[in-house]
Amino acid sequence: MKVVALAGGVGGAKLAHGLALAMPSENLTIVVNTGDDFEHFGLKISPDLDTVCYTLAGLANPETGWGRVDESWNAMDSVSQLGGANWFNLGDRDLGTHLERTRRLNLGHSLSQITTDFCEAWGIAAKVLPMSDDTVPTIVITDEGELPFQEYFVARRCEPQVSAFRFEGVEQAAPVPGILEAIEATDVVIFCPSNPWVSIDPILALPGLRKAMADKPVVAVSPIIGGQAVKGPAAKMYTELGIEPSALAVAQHYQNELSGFVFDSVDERYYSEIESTDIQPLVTNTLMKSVEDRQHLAEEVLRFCEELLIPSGVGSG
Ligand code: FO1
Repeated sequence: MKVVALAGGVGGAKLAHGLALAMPSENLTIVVNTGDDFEHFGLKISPDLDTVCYTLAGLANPETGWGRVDESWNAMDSVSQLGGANWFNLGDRDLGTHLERTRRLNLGHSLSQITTDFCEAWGIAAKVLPMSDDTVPTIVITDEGELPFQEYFVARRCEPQVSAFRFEGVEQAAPVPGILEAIEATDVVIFCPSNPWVSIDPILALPGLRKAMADKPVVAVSPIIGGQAVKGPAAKMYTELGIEPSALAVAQHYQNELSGFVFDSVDERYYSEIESTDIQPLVTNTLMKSVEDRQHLAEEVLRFCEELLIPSGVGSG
């Protein structure tokens, strides 16, 4: 079975890692949000791309989920001592990634080519594609005005109240070469448990994406468990947008795309309501605390996808 997985930050990276462990890597394409990307100290930072790649390579910081394991912070300490911009924490090892990415982008290499080369260097076998080689910054519209994503997320700690999101320039942006082809060839598309508003929606907003997915089974895994986001501001965003945060709200968010929806056993009470919207539900333990949890959830999601792919009526006599 061929799989295209859409992923954003830490939750998405964990399931992407589980999928990479649970299936042949030549059948797995992971498309990663680049709406969080920004420039800092003149360096091009791609947080979600790095989170996914570091996680797949076993290089991620297990405490934060982002950045590198065994990190040191000498460069940031120097910046702080000089009274510089220390609101966004770039570790020494992580800085090497941004330096080399920026050097190559300045030479005219594409983000997708650079990502492919970095993946090879890090021993990542699955195909990892940034959603676009064009810049599509997510702008968060808040009660304090419009904020670039990292200013909202890190500098303002998600405190401003959100009212909407904008993916600047998305209408003119193109998915990177290979994404539409991978979707065309795939058996199923999986939305990883990433923030629907700022991780998955920016990918879906790219020209041609939704159309390419239209006749493919799509299965989403809920990032909301028991009304709370496992990590990040997704639940807070739902509340501020006037929607009660729940697995049901996530299923409704993706309603036009979904064939199947995977959510946690603590939210089992939504089963019949989700089923009544023509979305096939799967209730299971979705919290990924260990690497084994990631693989186990991925195996369950893949089994569920395989069941969805069997045309109804086959085997019924
Ligand atoms: N998130 C934070 O909350 N604080 C940070 O200082 C921070 C630094 C950072 C550096 C590199 C990187 O790849 C990610 C980093 N993140 C940080 C996470 C980043 O803000 C992501 O955009 C979020 O994880 C959303 O997916």
